[in-house]
Amino acid sequence: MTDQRPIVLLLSGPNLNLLGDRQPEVYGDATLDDHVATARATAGAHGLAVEHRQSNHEGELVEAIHGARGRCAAIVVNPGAFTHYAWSIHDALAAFDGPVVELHLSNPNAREPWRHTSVIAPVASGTITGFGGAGYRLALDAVADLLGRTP
Ligand code: CA2
Repeated sequence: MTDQRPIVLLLSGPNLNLLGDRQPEVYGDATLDDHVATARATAGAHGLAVEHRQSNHEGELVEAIHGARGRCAAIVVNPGAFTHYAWSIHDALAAFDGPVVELHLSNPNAREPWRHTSVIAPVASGTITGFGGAGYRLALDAVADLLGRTP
């Protein structure tokens, strides 16, 4: 039988595939697979399914967002460094109808000044930053709430 659950597209931007390997003092010890597992477990408790895509290429993330239109109920996106300058991702998300949650492991606002600007925030329903891996649970809880799903 096919999975009938609403789909949440979880998008991971550049270099996030390296999580668990370098800079654990900033991003923690967990791998991206660990975070995806957290997101899937949380989504599952809300009757939601997670489809995950990681890319180091801006255009691939734009295409993934286009592919979510009319198919996915919501998007959770950690755009990595694209957060700070990728207007094409901003525009693609603006053309998506459902809730969009921007997610960061670290708190970019407490880091270098160039990380203080997010071009994604204006098209996000909300942003979760600085809670490390717990952010993946919080983001999926937020999506469930925005979709009106009660636990
Ligand atoms: O805190 C976050 O989640 C960020 O989106 C992570 C991005 C950074 O550019 C944003 O300002 C905040 C960078 C992800 C890079 O991840 C690495 C992991 C291991 C080794 C090197 C990079």
